[in-house]
Amino acid sequence: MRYMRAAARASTSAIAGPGKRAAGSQCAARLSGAAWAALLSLALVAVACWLVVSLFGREAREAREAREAREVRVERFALEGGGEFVLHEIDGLLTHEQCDRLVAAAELAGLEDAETIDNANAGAGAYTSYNPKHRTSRTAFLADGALPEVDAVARWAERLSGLPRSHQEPLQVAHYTERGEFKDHYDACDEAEEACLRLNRGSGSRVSTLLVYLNDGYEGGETTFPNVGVSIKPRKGNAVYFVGTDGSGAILGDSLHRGSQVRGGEKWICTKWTHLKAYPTGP
Ligand SMILES: O=C(O)CCC(=O)C(=O)O
Repeated sequence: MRYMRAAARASTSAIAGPGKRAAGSQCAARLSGAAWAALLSLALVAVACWLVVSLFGREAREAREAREAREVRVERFALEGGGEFVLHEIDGLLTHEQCDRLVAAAELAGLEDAETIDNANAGAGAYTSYNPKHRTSRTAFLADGALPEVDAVARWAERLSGLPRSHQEPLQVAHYTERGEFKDHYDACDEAEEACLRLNRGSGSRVSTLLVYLNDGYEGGETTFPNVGVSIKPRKGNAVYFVGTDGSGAILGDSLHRGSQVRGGEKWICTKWTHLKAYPTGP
């Protein structure tokens, strides 16, 4: 910095000295070389600073995210037949920026009416259908690797479930507008039903659900578990994780839940389901 200022001053006095043109122009050439060198070293210092700041900044941000996401509240509920139903609430699983990027990616991918299991038409080859009396939202699926945020959620699901990524469905992003809801349901699907057998694609039942709230500030829209009396208020970036089946794959009654009606505003979530066995992705 001091070098730069000295060079600038010298260069100004060379231009200002009318009686010393020849000497002055030589000096200007020499000094402009020095000024270039100064500028170059300044640019190098600036690049180095930028690298250090961005590297340390990213590390600090990641450390903060990991620290925040470690705030996990776990609630355990004794099951009638023994064992327990476990519900985790995880603060700050995603940052607000990550949530925004997932919403933007879903919008770009295009959202479609969310369907639910349709046993009535399973024989005719339609295993799901849009049933607005039960579920009113629009969804998009984001494949693994589509965005770093998609992988971040997948990693959390692996960590929480202890099952590999090959057992996961692609990430689903869902959007509810006012009065949108998803009435009481289980995420696990009883394979005694033809539709479930087809939908599970040979991967067994869904064993766990990781749901992340991608925005907040709307009215209603809580995720409610009526059998255990818990209602979770959505907070942007926070998540809910629970296991919906026992060791034998039987559905746990306590995992019954709903996305309560959005009474004002709009709600965005993403959901990662993990199956008992590898889940074949693709058409
Ligand atoms: O919207 C919610 O809070 C719950 C969503 C849900 O239950 C689901 O997508 O399976």
